[in-house]
Amino acid sequence: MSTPVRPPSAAAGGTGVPVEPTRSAQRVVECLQANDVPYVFGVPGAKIDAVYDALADGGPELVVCRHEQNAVFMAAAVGRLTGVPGVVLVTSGPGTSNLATGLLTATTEQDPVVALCGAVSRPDRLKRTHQSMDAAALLAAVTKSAGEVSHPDNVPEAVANAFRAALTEPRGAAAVVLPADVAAETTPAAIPKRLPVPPAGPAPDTLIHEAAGILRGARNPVVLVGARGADPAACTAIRSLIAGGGLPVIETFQAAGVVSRDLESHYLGRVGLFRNQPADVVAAAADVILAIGFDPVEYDPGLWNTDPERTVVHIDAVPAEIDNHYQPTLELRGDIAATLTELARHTGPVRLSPEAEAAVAAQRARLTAIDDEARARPDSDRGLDPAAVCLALRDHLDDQATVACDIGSVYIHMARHFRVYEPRRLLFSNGQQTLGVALPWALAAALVRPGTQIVSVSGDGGFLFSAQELETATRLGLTFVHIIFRDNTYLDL
Ligand SMILES: Cc1ncc(C[n+]2csc(CCOP(=O)(O)OP(=O)(O)O)c2C)c(N)n1
Ligand SMILES: [Mg+2]
Repeated sequence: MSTPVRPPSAAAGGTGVPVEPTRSAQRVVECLQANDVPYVFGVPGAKIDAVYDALADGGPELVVCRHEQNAVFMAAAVGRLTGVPGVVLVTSGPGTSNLATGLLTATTEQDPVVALCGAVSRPDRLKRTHQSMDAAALLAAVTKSAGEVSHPDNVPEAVANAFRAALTEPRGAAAVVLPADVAAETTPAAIPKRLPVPPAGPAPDTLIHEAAGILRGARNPVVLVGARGADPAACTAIRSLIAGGGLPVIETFQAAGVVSRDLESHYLGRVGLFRNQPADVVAAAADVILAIGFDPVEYDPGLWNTDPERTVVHIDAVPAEIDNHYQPTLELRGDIAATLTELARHTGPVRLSPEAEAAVAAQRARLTAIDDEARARPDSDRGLDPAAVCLALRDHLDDQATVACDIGSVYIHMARHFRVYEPRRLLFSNGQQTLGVALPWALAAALVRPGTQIVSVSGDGGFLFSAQELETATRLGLTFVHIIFRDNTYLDL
């Protein structure tokens, strides 16, 4: 990742010791520096000018965008790709309300984001004056935490808590509303130290032993990995768990890439949206499903977990979301990587029964055959076969490439056919299914992954949702390729 962060000022020591009074807007920028924020995305406006002014003097690099919605999409992508919350800085009223879709998407899909929003001065708070609104109330519905700061001394702690909220599992967006007069006033409050969210340990030992027993006794167990299983440490632990054994793995769209190239024989494809994939056949036949970091927002359990007899072991950092079709037999709550490491130690390599092995092999062959068929017939009477285009694109990219995929029919084709071997390389909006994310996500990827191949793909409709950011990309001198699947209509399946 490039590090354009300029050196912090003397006041930004992060020691918590009171310092020379400074504008609280300056403290905001120092908080961003203390949290290693490389970029701030936004659109300026009068009520947030004090923070823009402070940024002009130092701190993260400011990326002025063509629309607040795209700014927050970019911030969310930085959060997803780097693990450091992406930051968006906007003005009051419409500047803030334009964030709603992006913050909702980030919170649903667990991308860490901190939104800093200007507001009218405190005396105008309840007046019908330009750009006045109850911003915290609006933002509460689309963030994990949202609050309006009413005194400059609270600014540093409010920003510090927003970072912690964004990074605590399940991750998401947090918003701080800064009235213009609060941002302009001085405060002696120093910025709090950077205090990382404390790590969790593995799930309780007894439950890990129980899970190991279930896995050892299973005839055809299957691993289902969801979004939270795609974190780097969790991903490494999943790979160790499956290596040397026969466990088949199915990925949700946001877990794309959890199975590495050297373990590809474990890969059974992806599940989501329609229950018609080889991975769905494998899941339906399983006697035990090991659900790792699975969030039902990605694939409704009512669609895939219809067998009430099936044993489900839920391994996650957060408690399972109970559903009529998702009531785990065993719930292992703790740090996913730590839990899996212990589980692997107690279980050893997991083997399938010979019948299960043959059934899984048949679905693996089907997966390959589907791709081969698309490759063999790239042209149809309706034009190019989109699956063949996805496969051809794959042939042109290396394993370090980042591909941001928009919603629309392209998302279905990419999820089914585009293999990746590292997580967070193939990016989907698989929670809110928000149209228009691809191009802003690619722009953000080009910023934080310089020197790598970056591609975004969208339909013609999705492209025109955020195409104005091509100007931002050009202004910043960024290079990426955007591919448009053009059918002159919204979603023609
Ligand atoms: C913000 C938002 N608005 C509307 C939708 C509903 N929607 C999903 S796909 C789609 C059409 C996408 O059209 P296009 O980008 O041209 O892709 P195509 O399916 O035609 O290839 C729409 C409107 C959505 N998911 N998100
Ligand atoms: Mg279209």
